[in-house]
Amino acid sequence: MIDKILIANRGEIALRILRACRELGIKTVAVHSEADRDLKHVRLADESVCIGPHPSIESYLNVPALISAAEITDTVGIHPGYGFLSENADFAERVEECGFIFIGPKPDTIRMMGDKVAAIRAMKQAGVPCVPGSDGPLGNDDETNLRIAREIGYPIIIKAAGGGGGRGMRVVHSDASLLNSISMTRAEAAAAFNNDVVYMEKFLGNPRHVEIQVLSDTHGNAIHLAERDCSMQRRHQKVIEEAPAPGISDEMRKKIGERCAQACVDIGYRGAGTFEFLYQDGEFYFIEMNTRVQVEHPVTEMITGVDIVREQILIASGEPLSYKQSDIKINGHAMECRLNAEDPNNFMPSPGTITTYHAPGGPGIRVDTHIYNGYRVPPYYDSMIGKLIAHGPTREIAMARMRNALGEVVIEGIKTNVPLHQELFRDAAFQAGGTNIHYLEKKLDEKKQDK
Ligand code: MV4
Repeated sequence: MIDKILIANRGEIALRILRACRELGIKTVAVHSEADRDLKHVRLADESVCIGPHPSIESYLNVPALISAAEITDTVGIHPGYGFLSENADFAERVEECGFIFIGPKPDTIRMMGDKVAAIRAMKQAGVPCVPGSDGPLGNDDETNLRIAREIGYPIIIKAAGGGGGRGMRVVHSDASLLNSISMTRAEAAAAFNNDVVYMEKFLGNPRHVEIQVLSDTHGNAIHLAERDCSMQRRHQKVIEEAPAPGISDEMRKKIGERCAQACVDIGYRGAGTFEFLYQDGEFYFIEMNTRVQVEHPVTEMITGVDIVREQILIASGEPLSYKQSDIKINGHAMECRLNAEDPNNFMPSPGTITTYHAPGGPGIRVDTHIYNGYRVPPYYDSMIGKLIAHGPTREIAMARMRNALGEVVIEGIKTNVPLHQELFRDAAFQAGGTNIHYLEKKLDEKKQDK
């Protein structure tokens, strides 16, 4: 068993990882920037190391500083959390070269999934349904590219192989703008990702974002933990997530989930992962795979009872999965609100000191946050300060519990998006379930028009 873990992250996920380590009797090393000395997990960790000044590039992204911290503390495993270096194949490789255990997939798997063309090719090969598209990189022959687009049928979308998460994409509606759009996307991709490879897919007009959580060990076992619906988003930032996804039948879940688990076995996947799909007109279309623990993992934990971070650590320690597929049963419904330090009207960040904090509670309520009375939210990092998770026997009860929790929570001294969440939990279409990826931005647009 890994007996000491360095947590290469900050905020709520660093605290979440620390808690999983504590349960397993694993010693913890917190690393932090100069601006993060007062983080809750730094105070709770067995040891802590300051790894650099506040800019992420000099601290949380500083590979030599992280490796040095691991060396001086006799660390065994390194957990990258989400964001920062979590999906950086070169970092994972460096960690392993230096003799530490990277708590995540093999570096080559991370590298493959970072190349969206390679990821789609591998998943198509493994029988995972993908969006109709170019099935590979676009070349420079104009006639061929026009032919591919006509065969797929407009509208199409050009995507950068090095992109993902909404960066480097362009929708094209006709031949007239195709070639120019390919050049533009290629140039932007070269500048942004140092990789000018682009590919083409049918553009889906009103999909939902539905993703499948998987766990895969080093003994050839893989299971799926059902799906999450993450369609409620603004500018590719998720706002509310839920599990299971409204309207997905047990039969559909079993079919797509087992395909994903089998794909993990086929490619020798190690650890926790997420298959991202667009879901439209009753069909799943794979778009990307995430090789990290995700922000929204708690909704899956609430409905399955599986501790995903614990399983990550056990898998990295070489242990077999604690569950078989037949052990996994969905219990009720869970929703998550991401709490951001931001102005709910214009989404501007709102860092500063939290003068008062009262946590909500009651049946089915979970709060994953590092904030406390007197904590100062620094201006240098992501504005997410925590997550409010509500679980209940039905979606309606989970929503009612979330409304209570949103009414109970008190965060003073900074602005938060709690009022936006309260508005969404009063929204009729959201309450009915199944709103698509454009719903929130359309609603916010309409609100702006009314003013
Ligand atoms: C798409 C799409 C429609 N059709 N691909 C955006 C994020 C990246 N992960 C993939 N994205 C999209 N790919 C095809 N073929 C629409 C989006 C998209 C989106 C996807 C998921 C969640 C939010 C989104 C917001 C805008 C566009």
